[in-house]
Amino acid sequence: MKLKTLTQFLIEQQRLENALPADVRLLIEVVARACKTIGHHVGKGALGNVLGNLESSNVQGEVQKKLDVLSNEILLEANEWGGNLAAMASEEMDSVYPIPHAYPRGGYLLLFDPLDGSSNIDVNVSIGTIFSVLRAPTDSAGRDITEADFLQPGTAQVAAGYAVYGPQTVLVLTVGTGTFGFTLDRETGSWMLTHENIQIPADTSEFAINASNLRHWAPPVRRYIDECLAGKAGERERNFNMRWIASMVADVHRILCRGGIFLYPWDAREPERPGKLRLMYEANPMAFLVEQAGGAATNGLGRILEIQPGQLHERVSVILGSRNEVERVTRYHHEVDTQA
Ligand code: P6P
Repeated sequence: MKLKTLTQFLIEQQRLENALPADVRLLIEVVARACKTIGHHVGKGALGNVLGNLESSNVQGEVQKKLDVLSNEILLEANEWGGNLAAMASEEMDSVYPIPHAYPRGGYLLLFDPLDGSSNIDVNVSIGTIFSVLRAPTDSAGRDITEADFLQPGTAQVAAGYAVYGPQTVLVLTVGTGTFGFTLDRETGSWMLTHENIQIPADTSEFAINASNLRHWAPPVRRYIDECLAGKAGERERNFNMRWIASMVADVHRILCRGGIFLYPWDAREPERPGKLRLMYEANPMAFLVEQAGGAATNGLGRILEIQPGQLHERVSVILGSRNEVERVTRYHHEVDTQA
């Protein structure tokens, strides 16, 4: 059967589900096109003179890779002129990026991690772009957009997605009517609908966590992983498998495709930090995609999507994937919480 293109899918979503304002449809098309460009540069690798580090570091205090900065620039340049955005925010930029006065302003906010997993760039492991779309507050018309305008809970997202640059280049997207995957046809340049209405199995025997942090985990996480490692002879009465790609986009994509649970929890290395991953442009878009695919996403105590952000670059503990396993880990946290 002939596959649908991203454009056809979006037009049908706009027509059938009335889920998609024209400005959001345009925004998704433009972001998808920018991801094609980013994927093109990623694919060049050492031939493109884009590998390696810059002298600079980002707001997270992390060394910036050349491709991080290039990807950020590609997304800014692709999206600033369209007239559908009021501002943008990025992991790679300290503060919000207002739409230049040369261009018309629109009613949406775009947030992104332009190249997540960039520590994997130089070793040819899958990396990706993550994005999230919010409405600009109605009272923001006629005034400058501030960071406070972005501080909306994940439930306010109108769209979210990622592009994973791996053996295939795949765009995974939700506009609130399910989670859908589009594989890039590298011959025609079209995104083709290949994963219709993704559903994450409620159960899994595969967990993803950076096990080198074991001694730093809180008891509920340690309990959960110990039970997985105890296998058939233990509490869970079945054996588990482990995967850790250290590229959130790749780990989440595997979980969307075959189930699993991903954990990047709070740990005692930096006790004042709730977690490593960023709420606004990593955890929230991924949580939206996962919930729309029937999975669950919590910070150990509550839905990630219900967290009221306090800062643009704030971090959060992330437990997401197969619903029954996420609920188990969350229950373990609540058991400790109530005993505390
Ligand atoms: P660690 C990549 O740097 C990232 O932000 C996520 O994509 C990934 O899940 C995590 O950090 C990996 O962290 O501590 O295992 O290197």
